[in-house]
Amino acid sequence: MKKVLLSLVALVAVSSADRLINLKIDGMMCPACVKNVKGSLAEVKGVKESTVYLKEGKAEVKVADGTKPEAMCDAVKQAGYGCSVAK
Ligand SMILES: [Cu+2]
Repeated sequence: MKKVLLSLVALVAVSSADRLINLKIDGMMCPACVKNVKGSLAEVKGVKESTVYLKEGKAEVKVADGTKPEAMCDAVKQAGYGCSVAK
């Protein structure tokens, strides 16, 4: 039990190293698209939270340190939208 608690503490410590990744998303036309993009991002390992902007065609994704932006774009592309990692 003590070990479990310790590893939980470690997880919390790791999550404080979250990073914000900006993605450029192409092809979103309506709120349903936003939902699709958000859903596909949520399934990528390491993604914690995302905010998707329809009009701006972009997404801000909060991820665990070490998460590959390419993996996020792959997921978005699979959902049928264009995606590139913004610098
Ligand atoms: Cu749509």
